[in-house]
Amino acid sequence: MHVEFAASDTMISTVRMMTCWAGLLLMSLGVVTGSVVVQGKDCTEIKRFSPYASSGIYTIHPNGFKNPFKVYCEMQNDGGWTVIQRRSGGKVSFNKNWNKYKRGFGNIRNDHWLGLAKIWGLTKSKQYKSTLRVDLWDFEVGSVYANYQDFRIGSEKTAYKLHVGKYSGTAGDAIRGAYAGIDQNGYGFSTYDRDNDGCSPCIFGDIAVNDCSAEMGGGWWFSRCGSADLHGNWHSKGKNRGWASGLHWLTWRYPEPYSAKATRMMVKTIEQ
Ligand SMILES: [Ca+2]
Repeated sequence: MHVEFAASDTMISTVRMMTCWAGLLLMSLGVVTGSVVVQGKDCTEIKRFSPYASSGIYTIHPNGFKNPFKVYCEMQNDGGWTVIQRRSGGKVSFNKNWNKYKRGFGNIRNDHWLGLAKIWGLTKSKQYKSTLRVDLWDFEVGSVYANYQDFRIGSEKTAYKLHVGKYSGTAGDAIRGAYAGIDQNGYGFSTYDRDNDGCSPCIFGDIAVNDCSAEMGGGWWFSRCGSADLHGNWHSKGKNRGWASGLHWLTWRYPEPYSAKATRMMVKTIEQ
């Protein structure tokens, strides 16, 4: 019996090694498109083919999208996640216009926004659905998260309209809002030069707001402004409470606006 167990252990480790080598081979070969080596349609596929792949920068080519592009992949136990947003400090300003939010900005290894056109490319296929995960870090304790099933955005013609399905997590559903009437689900994206926020104006107490992007900061799927906006100004520890513009997820820390220390948004695909 002992020998049999030993043999089966050896077999398992041999299979594991072969899977690993096959994965590494696939990663190193990839698919050559022009002069670019494409490693998968997204990070989820790369991790599926290469279970031991580590987090880092990869070149992906989503189905139906014109050109391949580079992304940062978070390779976790529950799959490969394509990072679409990361913030950890004030070096990269998120006060950008429509064109910058469309194309993306920052450095994908650090703080960045991947770009609405690429996020549309990642989520538009009907062959699979995408899960969005939002991670938020505070300055005191640790982190919380929000998961949304069936995340996708529309094309530029729809102003990259946001769609999220069922929520789960520990941060609260700030996209649907801390109170009724500010649901960002189904809303187009707004920047300071492109207004789809539903305010013309919105009245909050004795304040009239015409432009949520100017009020809350950065570009987002504002809906009568709303409770989620991770693209306002970054604030350091001790100076991160009470600002109108910050990294806000107001179902998490409310009513006094609390600006997060760091944020990350990433997407995983699930075959249909
Ligand atoms: Ca407006």
